[in-house]
Amino acid sequence: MSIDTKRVIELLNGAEDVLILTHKNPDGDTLGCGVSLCRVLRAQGKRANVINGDIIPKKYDYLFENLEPQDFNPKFIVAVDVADNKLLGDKLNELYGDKVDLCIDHHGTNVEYAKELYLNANDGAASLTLYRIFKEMGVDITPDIATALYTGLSTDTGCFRYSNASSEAYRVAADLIDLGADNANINVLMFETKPIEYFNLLAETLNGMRTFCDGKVIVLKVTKEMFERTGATPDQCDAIAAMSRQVEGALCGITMKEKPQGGFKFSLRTHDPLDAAKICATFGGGGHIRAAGCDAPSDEEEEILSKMIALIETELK
Ligand SMILES: [Mn+2]
Repeated sequence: MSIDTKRVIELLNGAEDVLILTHKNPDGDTLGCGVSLCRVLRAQGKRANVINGDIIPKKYDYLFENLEPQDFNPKFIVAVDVADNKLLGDKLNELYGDKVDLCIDHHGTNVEYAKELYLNANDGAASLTLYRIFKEMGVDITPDIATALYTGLSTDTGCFRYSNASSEAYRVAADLIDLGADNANINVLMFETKPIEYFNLLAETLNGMRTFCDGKVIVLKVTKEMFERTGATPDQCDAIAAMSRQVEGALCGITMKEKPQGGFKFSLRTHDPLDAAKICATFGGGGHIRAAGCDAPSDEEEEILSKMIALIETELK
């Protein structure tokens, strides 16, 4: 159950010494929310930090300019775009997983781990949810806040190409551009520029592409050996997951990415009528209707893949 807008504003206005948590394997939305909220709170004269359990990829450096960490003991803990406290990663989950005072999210699969949850599952990005809260609060949206929110909104909607890019998402993006978000540069950084190692990894990955269900299911597998050979890092392979469903006739793309610590992360991208969140939920994961994920232990990934393909086959009957 979600609290209402009045309550979330009351909580944010009353909060002091705020620690903002973002999800592991960070993306533009969780970081855009974290950074924008941190800047808003600091502008109100409060102390606030935004942290992540993983190393934040270099391409997001521009978000963190002039946002040096502050020294304080957190009194109020907020999680943004984090559907499950497990997604904080082991370290942050252990420290704060059961102490989150407020979660602001847009995942219908949110497991309600926080003391209070502000959820809008219709929003294409948590950054859109947060933007509405800021407007309601009467916050002064500075260019760096607009930049962070635009980053979240554009990345979660695939640069406004996915079905979650609502007309409101476009309108809010227009507002954010007016408020100083440099959309062209952000789009180049988020969607075009990739290191050469990524292209080498992509070439190897596409070489191993498999098709199932008469080409309706596309499977891409990226192993640790492939990362080592090419020098690419796991975060650089996010764009590969989106590519899997671009094959003509494909209704589901499955990207199996081996994690540095072992085991695989499955990323699903679907077209109508397949529900990625529903498929992943069967295997202990979750997400959204068109994009979702789940984990598979080492040496079980092919078995889980077979089961997943069988399930998709049934869904398509
Ligand atoms: Mn998100």
